[in-house]
Amino acid sequence: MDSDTRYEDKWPAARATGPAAFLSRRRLALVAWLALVIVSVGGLTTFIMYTSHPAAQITETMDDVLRNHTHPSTTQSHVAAALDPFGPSSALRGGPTMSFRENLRADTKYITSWVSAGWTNDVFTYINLIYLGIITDRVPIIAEFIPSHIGGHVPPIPFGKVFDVPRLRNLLGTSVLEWRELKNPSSTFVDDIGCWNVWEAVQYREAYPRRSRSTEDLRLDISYTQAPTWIKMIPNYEHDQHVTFWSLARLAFPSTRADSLVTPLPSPKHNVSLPPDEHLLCYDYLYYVSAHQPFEMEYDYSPAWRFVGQYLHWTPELEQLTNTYVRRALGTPEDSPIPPFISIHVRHYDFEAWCRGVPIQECFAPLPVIARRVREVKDEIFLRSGRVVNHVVVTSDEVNATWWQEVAQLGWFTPDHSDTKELYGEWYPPLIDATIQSQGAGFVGTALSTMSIIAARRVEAWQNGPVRMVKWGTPDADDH
Ligand SMILES: Nc1nc2c(ncn2[C@@H]2O[C@H](COP(=O)(O)OP(=O)(O)O)[C@@H](O)[C@H]2O)c(=O)[nH]1
Ligand SMILES: *[C@@H]1O[C@H](CO)[C@@H](O)[C@H](O)[C@H]1NC(C)=O
Ligand SMILES: *[C@@H]1O[C@H](CO)[C@@H](O)[C@H](O)[C@H]1NC(C)=O
Ligand SMILES: *[C@@H]1O[C@H](CO)[C@@H](O)[C@H](O)[C@H]1NC(C)=O
Ligand SMILES: [Mg+2]
Repeated sequence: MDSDTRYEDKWPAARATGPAAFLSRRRLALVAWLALVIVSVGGLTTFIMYTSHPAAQITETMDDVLRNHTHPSTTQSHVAAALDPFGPSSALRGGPTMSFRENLRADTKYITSWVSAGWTNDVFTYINLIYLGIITDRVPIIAEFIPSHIGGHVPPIPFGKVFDVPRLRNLLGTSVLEWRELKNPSSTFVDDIGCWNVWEAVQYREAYPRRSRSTEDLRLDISYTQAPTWIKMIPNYEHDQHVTFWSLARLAFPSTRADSLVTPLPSPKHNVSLPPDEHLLCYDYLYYVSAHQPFEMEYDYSPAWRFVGQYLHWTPELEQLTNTYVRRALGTPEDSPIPPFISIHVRHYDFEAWCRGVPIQECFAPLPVIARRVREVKDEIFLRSGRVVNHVVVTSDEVNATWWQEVAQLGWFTPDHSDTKELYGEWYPPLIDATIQSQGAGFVGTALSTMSIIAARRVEAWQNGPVRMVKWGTPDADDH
């Protein structure tokens, strides 16, 4: 099960022509139906997320060795500083500490937030956090990915195990840090902190700040101050919950902050009341943040994508692992280059909840409809570059073996995940599949899936490849 935001992702269908479009009758009906789903799914998710808080398991890689500041030898810190000038040694006092406060530098300001949705939604959220850090001149501090769809028994995975953080901060030319570099992950010390409560200023269903297991994992006891309601992008509109980057940025500066202070909520553990921290600024939830209109990530102008997202590359370890899966799928020998392929993401499974009684066979796009999109992508690659790309690699959350057989009958390839979980852990099937998606010479995705949306952006930005999204919901949804 998972968080409400997966269902709210459906709203992109209604957003293309701006807020006025939300108000048509059909859309109101859709939105009302979605609200129901959100409420019913939300409770279960919250239950799952709060019944299990396994300790983070952090295994060491080269990355960690470069960042070993617990007792850095002179050589190590020189190597680290030379390779990674915006790394922790430039922005923190030292290695991870028991209380995060011991590690903050007096001359540096920081910003943080938490995640509480599907993995890709959480990637969007961290991209938003980093962009907000850039426009407020604050060092973003990123927490771990939480296993919302993976299962409550699975430990969180550090952001830096998935994404190449040193490469990101070098490309950005500014610091981006992880919480594990700030506060010792095994510390049991509970830090008090004041944060902004954005959630209650933008939606009317939940009378509390957005909940996230990240704050438990980080051992933070938070006193929340409700943000002013003018931060909401579409005033008083209950069917959207976005804010703009700059409305949140205003709260990061002294005048608006001072004007906006109201009595904080006492913290749950220590019963302390604190105004929003000025040194480590924090907001409860940054998924629903855009520059100008809701759900912006798939629009060409999205500043979060253009200024941050495109620079967020996979770790070399994840890319290498993915290459072994692609080689095996295509039958490419280890010493030969991987031939170009078109990648496909078919999002099924819980998306059934959006079919609203339409039988799955008529709701999800059938394979011939997907194949039509593959031909378009293939033709466009040929037109653009003269390359003929014949290989197709399919990734999906589908569990129906007959469907996978039909995929194989089309001559399409698939990664073999039969022992991925046992070998690498439960995070790795989606991590490898997302990496495969991003490596396509062209991409065919599933409309409304954030995983597909970001894969499409990566293929455009990293492979200069054409992309298509398959529409679904009715038998003729993708007719065009
Ligand atoms: N292994 C694998 N998992 C997938 C795939 N598609 C979806 N999932 C799982 O379902 C989750 C979808 O949630 P999210 O990432 O928020 O994307 P969205 O729900 O499609 O917008 C992923 O994070 C995966 O855990 C896939 O192609 N392969
Ligand atoms: C970090 O440094 C300490 C002390 O020098 C050493 O014991 C430890 O093994 C190092 N860890 C890594 C990952 O290099
Ligand atoms: C929390 O603190 C307030 C103010 O100091 C006090 O009035 C209240 O009784 C405390 N509540 C609990 C549960 O300790
Ligand atoms: C599995 O997929 C096949 C082919 O797409 C379909 O005919 C069958 O009904 C599916 N089975 C289930 C249980 O959904
Ligand atoms: Mg999602």
